[in-house]
Amino acid sequence: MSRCLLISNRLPITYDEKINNFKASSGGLVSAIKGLDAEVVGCTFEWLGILTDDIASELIEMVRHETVGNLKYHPIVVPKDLYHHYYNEYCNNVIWPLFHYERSLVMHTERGWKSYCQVNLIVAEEILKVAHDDDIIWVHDFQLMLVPGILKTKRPKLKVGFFLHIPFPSSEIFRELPQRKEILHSLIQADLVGFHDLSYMNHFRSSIQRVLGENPLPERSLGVYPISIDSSYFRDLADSVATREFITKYKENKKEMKWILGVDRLDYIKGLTLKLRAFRKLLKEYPEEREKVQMVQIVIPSRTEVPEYQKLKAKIEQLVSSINGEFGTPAYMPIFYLYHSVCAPELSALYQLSEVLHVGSTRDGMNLVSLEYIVSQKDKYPGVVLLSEFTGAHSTLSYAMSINPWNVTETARRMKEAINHPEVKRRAEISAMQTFLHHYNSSEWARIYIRDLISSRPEKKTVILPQEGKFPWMNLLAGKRVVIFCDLDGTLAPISKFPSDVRLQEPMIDLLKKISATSAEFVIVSGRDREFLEEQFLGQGFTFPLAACHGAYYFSPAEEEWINLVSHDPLKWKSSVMDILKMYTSRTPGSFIEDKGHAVTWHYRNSPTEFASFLANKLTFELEETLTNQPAQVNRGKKVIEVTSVNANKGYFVEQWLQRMEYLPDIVIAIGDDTTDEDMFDMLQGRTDVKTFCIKVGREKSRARYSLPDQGAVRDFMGNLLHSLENHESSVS
Ligand code: GDG
Repeated sequence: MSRCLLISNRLPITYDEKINNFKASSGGLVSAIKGLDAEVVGCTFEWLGILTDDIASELIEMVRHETVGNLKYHPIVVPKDLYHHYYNEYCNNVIWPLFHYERSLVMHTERGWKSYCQVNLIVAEEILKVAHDDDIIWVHDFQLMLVPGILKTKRPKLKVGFFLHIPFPSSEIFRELPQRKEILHSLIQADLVGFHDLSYMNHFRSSIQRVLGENPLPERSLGVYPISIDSSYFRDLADSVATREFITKYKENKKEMKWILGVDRLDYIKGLTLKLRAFRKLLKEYPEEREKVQMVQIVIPSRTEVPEYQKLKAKIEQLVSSINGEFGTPAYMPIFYLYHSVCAPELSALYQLSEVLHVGSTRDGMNLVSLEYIVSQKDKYPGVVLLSEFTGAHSTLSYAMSINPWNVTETARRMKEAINHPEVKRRAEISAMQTFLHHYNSSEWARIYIRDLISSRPEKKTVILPQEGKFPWMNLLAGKRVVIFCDLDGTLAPISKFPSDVRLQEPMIDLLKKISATSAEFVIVSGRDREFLEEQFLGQGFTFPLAACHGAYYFSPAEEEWINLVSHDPLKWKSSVMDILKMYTSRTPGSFIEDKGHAVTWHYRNSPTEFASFLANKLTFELEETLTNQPAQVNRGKKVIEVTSVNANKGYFVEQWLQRMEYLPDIVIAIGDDTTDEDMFDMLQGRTDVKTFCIKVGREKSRARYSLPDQGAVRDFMGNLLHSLENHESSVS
């Protein structure tokens, strides 16, 4: 059975100063994980979380060595002050409000972000200390968004998943975050990023495109996994003796009154003031409901030292007392307001005694209270869930009654409808949702996520070059005839804003010169035109064979001239393509056309990202339509669209080249970063008569079996290649 290391900001225990010991703590993730069945999920769990260094070290050691239920805890110790700046100044003052669309409450401090980086680094380093290569790493929530990036950079082979428990906001909001790039760069490195709701995933996707200007991640790296609860625990709790005692006690006071229950942590995202205003509206607009309905609102204290929360509390309490004052009588108190948490059996009793549960959050990642309420209902007169459409649970609970909490008048009307909802309908609706939650519990949630994480990013085939090392197969080069087909832009030289600025740099020039002095054959296969390659390579004294325009033209150093390998006349298709490209260029600022003979390229790297990507989609479609039955094809590369003659194709070129060789080489290596290099990989990996090693430069999906993380890594690769080839030379001589 594999081991899953689960990492969250906190361990599911809270230090209690009064008893100088830990107490089990509650919360969404805790309830979900508590119920995980290792057999069902298919792995054992260890939980890593932060404890601050003000807690006695003996106590921390005790936590480290105890197993709680089926879980082992692994505390990560962080200095208290640092934790405070990270948690309060960045997590709670920046990410929490921004991701819940409360922009006016965001407060940036440099110290907050710095501390966030520091704590994320401490956590990641601790994970790296304890993780084995075959462990599954599952990082949770917004407090640890930099961890996946650090883990993947330091140990690319680790399987790392990330799950966000809060909403991911619209890219319009997200792009206001000063550290938006750092956060996205880290998250996109995770093998699987999970969300509660499809809308959150879509926002994440469009943020990647807007902020990083990159194509969205492949399907397998993203997913929607609405969290669930330990359903059988809540069902058993509903029938427990302790719960029944609470029910008996409360029933006496409740009498014939109908209860609308609310259970919310004190937070501006919970829509508490809107909820209270809606209740006031109900009593005002529908006087027939007065003295028949009561609101029971539990508010769990939270962040009591923060002025914003103190203000919110005062506002809530003022509204409660004004409503009670306005509509109350000596025999009727409209609102029962509790500002403290209750024990589990008491909560279950309240779930069962209330005819309606009201969740009015203005934004809420999921909202587990609504799920727990449903599972706790009994057959006889079950309850109704009034559920804000701005919760993640809204997509899961299809029979809940939807509300838009901002529309107070409509919410009041829905409250009336919910109170008077007929019993037959209540039963049918609750039972459908109970059946769903019975099967889809927290174990099922984790099982599905972990299954997807294991099968995510099918990189098993792809071996990433270790930073300091080399591919093991490089040892095979000794004594073999080796041919290397190599791309230029994005592979040998970094991509530049303007294609004409691209130049080979030292030490690459020196490495290439040394490689060309070995017995290996080195062939440049580029999309560039003949003139550019001549200037770059011949001009600098290189004597490589060169293929320009994706292999449409070939320069043989022996013959000292260019040969046209494509028989079609490009003029046939070029003029109509040019007309279309000129039209798109005139409406897309920063874009331009490059004519390379058998290929024409439209570049939009320097254009407004979103607008240009939108036009690029349209242009591709239009070009494909125009070129039906023409000997030309449309290819999309990195911020370029290219039309080439059908045989101006790197795969076709490499095939021809091998055919013309007197003897087949023993080993062929192909390396490139762009989509046009995929043709080369495809052709070579399909051959059985020669040993091939195809290497993709960059992290995008590729058909190549090997990959290098980025263009910078090509230099190390070339150094290692040279070394292996030279070893071979010296062993031969
Ligand atoms: C994040 C996201 C997402 C509450 N009061 C009492 C009590 N609770 C328990 C409930 C429930 C949990 O706390 C609160 O559930 P949330 O869904 O609000 O979870 P959070 O961890 O606060 O929030 C949220 C969640 O993560 C999971 O992904 O749903 O959107 O913000 O389990 O029962 N339990 C007891 N007494 C109380 O007074 N015993």
